[in-house]
Amino acid sequence: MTNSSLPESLELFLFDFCPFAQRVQISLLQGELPYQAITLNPAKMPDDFATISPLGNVPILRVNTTETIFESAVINDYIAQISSISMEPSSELQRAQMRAWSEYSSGCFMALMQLLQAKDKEAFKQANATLISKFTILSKQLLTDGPYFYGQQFTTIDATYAPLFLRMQTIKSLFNDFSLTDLPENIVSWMLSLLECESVKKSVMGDFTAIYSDFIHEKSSGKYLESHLN
Ligand SMILES: N[C@@H](CCC(=O)N[C@@H](CS)C(=O)NCC(=O)O)C(=O)O
Repeated sequence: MTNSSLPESLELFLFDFCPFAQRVQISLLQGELPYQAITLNPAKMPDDFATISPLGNVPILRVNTTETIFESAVINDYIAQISSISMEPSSELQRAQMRAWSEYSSGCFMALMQLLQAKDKEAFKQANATLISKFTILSKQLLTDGPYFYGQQFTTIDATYAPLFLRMQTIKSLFNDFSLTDLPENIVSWMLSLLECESVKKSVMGDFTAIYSDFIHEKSSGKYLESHLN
């Protein structure tokens, strides 16, 4: 889906640890849309941020310096509309299905949060089983040989899941009890393809392992995973 009314400027307000902002960066990069990334520190937010972000959160895409859009899925739909590179399946039905399975990622993110918040090994194992079962359901939708969800075409559902995969891979590198081997094979191949993608690599702000390890220490202090990091 393309549109000739390309905005004069696009600014993305983000936190470096935020997976939802990363989704938007990936789409902007993949859609080859020039933009300025404005990295905020949640501990030192600008006084006028409420005028930019009505809910106080990120990501926010500011368009032509005055208009703003919140909610990563909606921002990514907008990006797909304005980019001259096709980032959605061509059929209406597949587009609707893609949105449904993109929304499904919320539950996967929740399972990941449960993993970070697990208080002991048993709770951790349970959260991990939930994550695996969610991906087992999703794996039945991946009918192609990849590399992307819809085969050769990178679409916004790839941008939606890539930040989750990056976090799962980072947890694996930081914590011995977490393995990706129980995930369905086609999900692992999809994950590896996405993590090799230039747009995904470029969407990372600095040393992601350090950023995410700080995030874990802050959000999951004293929990099973945090207290057993390598
Ligand atoms: N559903 C939103 C979630 C955005 C979100 O949770 N952002 C977090 C950072 S990762 C945030 O800004 N939290 C601060 C707050 O809500 O005050 C989206 O997809 O854009």
